[in-house]
Amino acid sequence: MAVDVAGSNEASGPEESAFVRACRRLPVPHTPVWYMRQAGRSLPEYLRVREGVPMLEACARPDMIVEITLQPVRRYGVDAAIFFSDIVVPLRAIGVDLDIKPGVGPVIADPIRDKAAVERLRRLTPDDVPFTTEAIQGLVGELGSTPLIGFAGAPFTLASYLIEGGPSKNHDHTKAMMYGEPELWAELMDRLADMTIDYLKVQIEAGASAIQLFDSWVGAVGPQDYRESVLPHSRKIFDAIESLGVPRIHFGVGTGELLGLMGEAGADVVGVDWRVPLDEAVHRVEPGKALQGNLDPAILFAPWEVVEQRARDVLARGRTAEGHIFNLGHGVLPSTDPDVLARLTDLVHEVSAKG
Ligand code: 1CP
Repeated sequence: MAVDVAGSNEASGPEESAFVRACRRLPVPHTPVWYMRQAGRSLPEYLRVREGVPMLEACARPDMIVEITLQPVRRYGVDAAIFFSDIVVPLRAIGVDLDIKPGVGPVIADPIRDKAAVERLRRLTPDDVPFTTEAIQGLVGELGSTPLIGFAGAPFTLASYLIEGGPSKNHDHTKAMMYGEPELWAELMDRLADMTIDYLKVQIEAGASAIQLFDSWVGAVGPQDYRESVLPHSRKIFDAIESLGVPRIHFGVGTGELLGLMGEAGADVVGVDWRVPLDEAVHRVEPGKALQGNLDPAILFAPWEVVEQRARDVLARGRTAEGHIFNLGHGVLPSTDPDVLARLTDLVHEVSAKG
């Protein structure tokens, strides 16, 4: 029998959950809340499970994916689970030689900077990621009415890792290709879009209730370059999965000037980092979209009174949106106290239920 780890009503499924309803801009009993990077950060139960297991191996083991994905749902009672994986997993599945180095992040053995390397990027089939299908099917059974969010990296953010060879501050090589070799850039972005469509379809067909496209580093480009060199490729992804009917969330960091365009790319929900208040973001995003965010993750290190006051402020501003999913403005920082996240989750539920 399915164990509903969130303890919510088993008679209704994820489609009736506060999270999916808020994504669809429908009335909700309380503001739904989940946290980017809620799985696999500071939780002691996560560190225990991961002991001695490299990140990419953990991402390919359905038993580990299921357990790590469920951990924050059990501990915090968040309104959605996010699939434990990483944005580089599908790249590795299509043959890119890469690793995730502890304390660093993704590292690519041979950075992709010429046509031959771009042309080696191929489409993804379900047989490339059998562990994804198996883990998601298992999770959907365990989660009961709690929705599962699938995800992928957006083409710009994936391109940045592939071209730079690893994490980058200024994205110099990436921009050199975008500005200097527009045809090669377009070919790379198009291939990444196709692979991402294939990968998101696998997740949705296995049972994911929503998807989030992480364009974490796209705040590095201005609106005109975004419109010309990035948006068409992200739009291709959102368009291709529209008919599958699950809410689509589009998130980036430092994207205050891009929020409208990120909505235009085809998202149902636009993620907002902590730099733009939600009641201002409402004016930057066209009508017909919900918003997600946007407490500064670093606020969680301040005394509880400050956290509470700022969280209440986010909720109040979020009420001006057509739908609001409470989240942090970016991922949970590694040294965050899990008890603060537990308290914050309860606060969001209590305050928003009172209206
Ligand atoms: O959100 C969750 O709880 C699910 C787990 C998850 C997600 C959604 C992980 C696990 N990675 C991601 C996505 C991801 N990966 C993004 C987009 C989200 C974001 O902006 O935070 C990005 C940019 C990455 C790339 C990446 N992978 C980094 C960042 C490096 C940089 O450029 O600064 C890092 C450190 C990783 C490794 C990673 N991914 C996930 C975990 C738990 C870890 C640490 C693994 C370890 O070292 O053991």
